[in-house]
Amino acid sequence: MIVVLTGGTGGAKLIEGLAAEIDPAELTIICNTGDDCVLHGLHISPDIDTITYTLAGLIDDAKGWGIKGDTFTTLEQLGRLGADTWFKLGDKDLATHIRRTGLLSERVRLSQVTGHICRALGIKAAVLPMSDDRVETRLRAGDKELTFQEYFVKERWQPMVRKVYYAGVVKSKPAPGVLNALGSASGIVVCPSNPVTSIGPILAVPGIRDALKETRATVVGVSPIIGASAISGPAHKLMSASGWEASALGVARAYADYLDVFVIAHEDQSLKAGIEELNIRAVTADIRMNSPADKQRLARELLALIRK
Ligand code: GDP
Ligand code: FO1
Repeated sequence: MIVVLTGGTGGAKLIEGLAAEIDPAELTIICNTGDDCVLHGLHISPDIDTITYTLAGLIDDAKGWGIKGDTFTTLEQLGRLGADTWFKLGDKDLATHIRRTGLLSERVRLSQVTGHICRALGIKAAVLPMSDDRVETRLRAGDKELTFQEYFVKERWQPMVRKVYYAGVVKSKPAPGVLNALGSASGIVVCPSNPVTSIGPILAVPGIRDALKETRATVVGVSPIIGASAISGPAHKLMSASGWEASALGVARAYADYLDVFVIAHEDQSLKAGIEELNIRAVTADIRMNSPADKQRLARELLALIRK
């Protein structure tokens, strides 16, 4: 069993490659839920949905989120009725949030709801939320306190962030299956996801980081940063705001207590020695995934590193 830690859009690219390289039934995917939000009374789990839509072949590849070919008629009408429409919820996507919210209101746990949606969409991989408890990533910018989606979508990640924290995480528990998966994995992949707002919340759930430190499986990570910038999104800004250097070396330092191998860009060859001083094996590769072939090639390289 290969266990994967992931956020949404960056992680989904690698997961598409992994699911093409091995039987998806051999994958257990632990998803960040710190980005979850409630809008129009609906519980939205963007990272879980990005991963499930990817595995079901439904993802809108151009955007990296939502369902391809979706329409926005309901959202337009909600706008006419005075609702906020900055978060673009498509008509088919809304069905997922309606179903999830309905089941949650019947006291079905998020992990069970996710399993239910995955089975309905024909997904063979196990997709697990990091926790069934509510954990909310919040960002302090100036005198404002923003939820992740307010920062990322509404404010287009422009505010200068001073601090990032995960509200509710201290009292949260790993979702059923998470610790067992980490303990019995044959290999663990830390996706090139945002270290602060995607991997950070997962690691902060009590027990998960220790399970990664204790596992006998090889833990392989991929950098989301090349040079001093994320390939997309605000990871470099949030690394700096959290006191880490914005580079692959900074990411390696943030993961140093549990990571065995770190895959970085060829362009970052000069960081190899610094990463190896942390007792992490550093490997350079072409870590940009622009096509299905790129995704599969990188997945193949990671699986080879795990098997070595
Ligand atoms: P989010 O939840 O939508 O933010 O998705 P993730 O956290 O899973 O992914 C965001 C991260 O993916 C960003 O920091 C990007 O730099 C990284 N990323 C996006 N595309 C690629 C890629 O092709 N290769 C690598 N190595 N990282 C990528
Ligand atoms: N990202 C955007 O940049 N704009 C949106 O309007 C938007 C809507 C949206 C709806 C459903 C969903 O599952 C994801 C959506 N995303 C949108 C992506 C989402 O903000 C990000 O994937 C993450 O939460 C970052 O981790």
